[in-house]
Amino acid sequence: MSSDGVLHTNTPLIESVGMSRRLGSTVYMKMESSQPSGSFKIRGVGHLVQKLAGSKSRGVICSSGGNAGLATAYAARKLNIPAVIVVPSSSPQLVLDKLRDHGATVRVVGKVWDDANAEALRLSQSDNLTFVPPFDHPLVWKGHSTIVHELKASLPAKPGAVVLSVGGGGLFCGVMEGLDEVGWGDVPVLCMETVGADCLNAAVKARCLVTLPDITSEAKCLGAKTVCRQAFEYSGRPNVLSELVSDLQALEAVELFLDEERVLVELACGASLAAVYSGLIQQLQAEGRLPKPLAPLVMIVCGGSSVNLAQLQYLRTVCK
Ligand code: PLV
Repeated sequence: MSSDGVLHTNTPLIESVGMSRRLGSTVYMKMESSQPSGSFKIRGVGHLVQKLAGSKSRGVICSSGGNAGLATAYAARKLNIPAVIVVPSSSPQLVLDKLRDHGATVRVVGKVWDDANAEALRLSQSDNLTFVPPFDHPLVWKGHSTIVHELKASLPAKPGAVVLSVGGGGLFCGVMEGLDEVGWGDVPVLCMETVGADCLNAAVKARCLVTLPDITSEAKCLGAKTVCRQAFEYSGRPNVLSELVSDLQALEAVELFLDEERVLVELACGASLAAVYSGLIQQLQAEGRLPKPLAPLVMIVCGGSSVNLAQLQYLRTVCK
C-alpha cells in the first residue's frame, strides 16, 4: 500500500521500440502488468474495496476469471479482512495457488465466469459479505480511470489512440471516463477481444446487449458472456472501434512481447498486443478508420497472472 493509502501503483509508461517500428509511429506501453496483483484490476477493485468494505467489513467476495480475484485477495490482505474468491473451473490451477498464497478462500463453481458470479452473489447475501463485482460498478470504473490521469501527467500531448482489452467492459468504461475527465474524449479507443469471448463486438454488431451462448476462447479472463451496459453505451461513440483477433494471434502476440519486451502477460492482454503485432492497426489505417500518421499510441498492457511457461506451452497446443 502506498503512503497515501492507495492500493495500486503508478505504473511505468515505456516506449516500445519494436512496436513503434512495426507501426511506423511511436507506441507507449502502460505497464499494468507491474501492478502488485499482476494486472490493472487492483485500480478499480482496490478503490471499491476501500470505499465499500473498509476494515470493519466481515469480508469480501468476488467472482472472477482470476485477476479481479487476485486484486480482491491482495486488497483484503492489505486491509486485514477475509476474502472469498469464486472462480469457474476454466481458471488454471496456478491461479488457485496464487489466490491461496494471498490467504483467500477459493471456491470453484461452474464452467465460466457467469456461473461463478451467480454463486458469489448468492454467498454475499447468505454470508453477509461485501460483493466485489469484477467490472460492472462505477467505483471500479473510477479506480480504472486513474490510468488516464497518469497518462495525462506523463504525455506531452493527446495520444493518437488507446488500445485496450475488453472482458466485461470495466477497463473500457474506466478509460472512457478518464478520457472525458482530462479533455481527451475524442481520442480513438480500440477495443480488442478474442473470437469466442467477444461479447462487446457481438453487441456492437447487433446494436443491443447480447449474451453469448458459451465462451469458446482460451482467453478465459475476457470470458464474460454479456458486456456491461455502460460499456455498450460507450461503444456507440464515433471514436470507439471494436475488433477481434483469434486466440492464436493473441498467443503469438504474447510470445513476441515476451521475446521483445521480456514481460510475460496473459492471452487476455495478448488480444491488445495483437492489434499491433498482427498488423490490424495498420489495416484500420489503410481503411481510413484510424488516422495515418498516428500521434503516439498508448497500448494498455493489462497484464494478468494466469500464465507461466507451462501454461504458455499448453496454450500452444490448444490455440487456433
Ligand atoms: N478479467 C476479469 C473478468 O473475467 C477477472 O475476473 O479477472 N485483461 C485482463 C488480464 C483481465 O483479467 C481482464 C478481466 C480484462 C483484461 C478485461 O477487463 P474487463 O472485464 O474490465 O473488460 C471474466
